[in-house]
Order: sequence, then structure tokens, then C-alpha cells
Amino acid sequence: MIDARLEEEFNEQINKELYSEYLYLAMKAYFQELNLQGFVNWFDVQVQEEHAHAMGMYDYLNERGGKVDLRAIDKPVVEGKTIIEIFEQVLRHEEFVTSRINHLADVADEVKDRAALHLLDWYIKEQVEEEASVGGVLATLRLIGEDKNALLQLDKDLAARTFVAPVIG
Ligand code: OFO
Repeated sequence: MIDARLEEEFNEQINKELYSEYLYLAMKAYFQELNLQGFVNWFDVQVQEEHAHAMGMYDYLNERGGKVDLRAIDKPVVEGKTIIEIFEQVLRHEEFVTSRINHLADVADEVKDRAALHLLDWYIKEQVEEEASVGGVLATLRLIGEDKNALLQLDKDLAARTFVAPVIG
């Protein structure tokens, strides 16, 4: 049986992961308007990954005899007005999620839940990858500046990203 405090933290994090899915869906729409299909694809993969992250915790709560308690998902706010600003927001968001996952691991540590810590190790590694992947796109965007041809080349590169269902835990 899972500790009640940890159960609450997992439920809150399921909500944050579903919010991430929603936020990236909103950003995908921004790139659809610009007809940058590689960026659309990049966000589409991001959307699917966030859904998988939420479901990993959902399944885990069920497995551990916890109760899944779904909450309202906030309206996603795309703050950026330019492509770079959008990716800066993505990076800030991922850093926030990393801090949330670290907090969950702290709680799991406090209640001595080793199984949860093992699961959260996967999420900790995933966040390192997420931040690196977003940081990589952001660095390229900064190099590109106003060069439209280079932007179209990046769009082509991002079209190659594919979703691979993660094996969580
Ligand atoms: Fe779920 O990793 Fe992004 O938010």
C-alpha cells in the first residue's frame, strides 16, 4: 500500500504531466499555423511522451493499491510570441517539471518507499534527456537568428523525430 502523502504527490504529478501534454498541444497548434511541419512533428512527439509520463504514474498508483484522483487541467498558456520564446518557455517548463520530480523523490525518500524511488529514477533520467533535447533545439535556434533557410533546414531535421513508447520503471 502506498503512503497517503506520496499518493497525493503522484496524483498532483499526473495532473502536471497531463498539463504538459496540453501545453505542447497548444504549441503544436502555433506551429501548424506557421506551417512548419517539422516543428509540428516535434511537438506531436512531445505530446505523446507527456501522455506516457502521466500514464506511467497512473498505472503505478493502481499497481500499488493507490487511488487515482484526476484533477482539472489548467488552460495552457503559450507565453512566447516568437519561436525562440516558445522554446525558452518549454525549457522553463521542463525545469519546473524536473523540480517536481525531485520533490517527489524527496517525499518517497522520507516515507522510505524504495519501489517508488526506483520508478522515480526513470523520471529523473528522462528529465535530463528532456532538458538536453529542448536545450539543443534552443541553441540551434539562437545560431540561426533571422536566417530563414537555416530555419527551414531545422524544420526538416525536426521532422525526423519519432515517438517510441517508453518502458517506464
Ligand atoms: Fe513529462 O517530461 Fe516534459 O514535462
